[in-house]
Amino acid sequence: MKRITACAAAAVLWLAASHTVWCQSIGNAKLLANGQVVEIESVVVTAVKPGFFYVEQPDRSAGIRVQSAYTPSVGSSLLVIGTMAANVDGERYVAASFLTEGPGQPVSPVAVSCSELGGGNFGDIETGGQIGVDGGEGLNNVGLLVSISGAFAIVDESTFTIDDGSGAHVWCESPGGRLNSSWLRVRATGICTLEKGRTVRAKLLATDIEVLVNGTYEAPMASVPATCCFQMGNSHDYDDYTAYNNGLALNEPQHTVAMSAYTISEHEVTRGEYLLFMLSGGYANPALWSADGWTWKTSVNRTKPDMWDPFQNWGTGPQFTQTSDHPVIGVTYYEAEAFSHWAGGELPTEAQWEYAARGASGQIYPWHDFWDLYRCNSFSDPYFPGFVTAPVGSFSGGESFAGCLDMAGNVQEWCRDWYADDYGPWVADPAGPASGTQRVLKGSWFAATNYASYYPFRCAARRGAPADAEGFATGFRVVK
Ligand SMILES: [Ca+2]
Ligand SMILES: [Ca+2]
Repeated sequence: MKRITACAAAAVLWLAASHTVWCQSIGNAKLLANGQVVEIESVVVTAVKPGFFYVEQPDRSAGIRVQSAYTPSVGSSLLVIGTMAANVDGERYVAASFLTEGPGQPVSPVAVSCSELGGGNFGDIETGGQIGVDGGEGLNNVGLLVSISGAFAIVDESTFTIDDGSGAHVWCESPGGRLNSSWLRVRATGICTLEKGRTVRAKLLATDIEVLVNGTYEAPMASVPATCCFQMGNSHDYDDYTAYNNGLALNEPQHTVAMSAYTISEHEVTRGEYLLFMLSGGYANPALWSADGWTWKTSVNRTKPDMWDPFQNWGTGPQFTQTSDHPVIGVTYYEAEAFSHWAGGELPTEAQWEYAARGASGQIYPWHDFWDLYRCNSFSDPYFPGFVTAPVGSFSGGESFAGCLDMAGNVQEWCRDWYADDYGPWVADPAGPASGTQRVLKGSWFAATNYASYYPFRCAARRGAPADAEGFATGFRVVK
């Protein structure tokens, strides 16, 4: 019985006197047979559960479960006397018969990889299927307080897996539940235990879960108050024939509509926010898409926006880099619509977009009635020259009364309405015609030039585009 001699060699005198094996370490205790009485000194309590707790060697080389009705304090130092045993999963533990508790110190978890912990491919517990925490040995991982982080996948209300990219995901149990399917990456801290299924595998009994990346839309939302009398559309306040022919006539007449209150994204949806939608399975969840949108997505096998690559020159140069703070571009109406549903909202109606941009009195630009080169990303501003988008909110002087940024310029933005050349008869919360062939785009874009009257930058300016249109200057924001 070679396994027993590890402790016995150090405790031969104690054996003769008391039949209790004094063990220098938890690791040695684990090598004893079931039924053997052991005494382990100066171990530290790392986690406490009803009816049992876990202890570790102070040097973090091994840990073990202790069955006891007594509830020690986490961090305290213990002397444990009890009988070695194993549970149905093969996890060794001490059935305690005597404990003394002394002062201890806080215990920090050991950071390990999933493969180090023995995730995914656990095999023979007798020979140490676990690969081994640094400083520990084989089975001694069991009982250690460890921390792993990686991609989160929910299994049921109290079970999840973590995949850190090492090729071995670790099964985890959260006894308290409170798991959320929107989590994308987490750091779980807990005790390495065993679970016997087809084979015995490592399992983390989580005592703490830190959400590293939450796949939800958490962008700041501007509150827009209700009003009886939003002045929507352009008054005939210009005398530029070119501008008129280029579309201003489509923004008349200015007319009064009542608006209910709502919230709207303070900034255009960013690439970083859109990435969360993608990582959350946005392109694989038909519930988020309209029927037309899902049909389109499937027919073109769409998995990401056009021009998603961060390195772009739009075919015209110079090259620039889109960061996670740049607005997402290259999205069709269908993709914007699916994102808005994932975010728990909708695309804004044209009226909601325009009211948030200019306020009830209907001023021409978000900031006031006069064009200002320094307040938005156009082709002519001095800060972002050339054909480039700017990180959202780069023009702090350009915010609207509601606090919305980039309502003029940067990227034009999809609205929910079908497009029509006239405004229709609606006088309260207008949402456009019931059908059409194009959706509304608002807000101009980074490469619009300073031609006649800056008409594209006017809050009332509007155009239509097919729902499957995409471009390097087309983004959106969300209302709730
Ligand atoms: Ca610019
Ligand atoms: Ca914009």
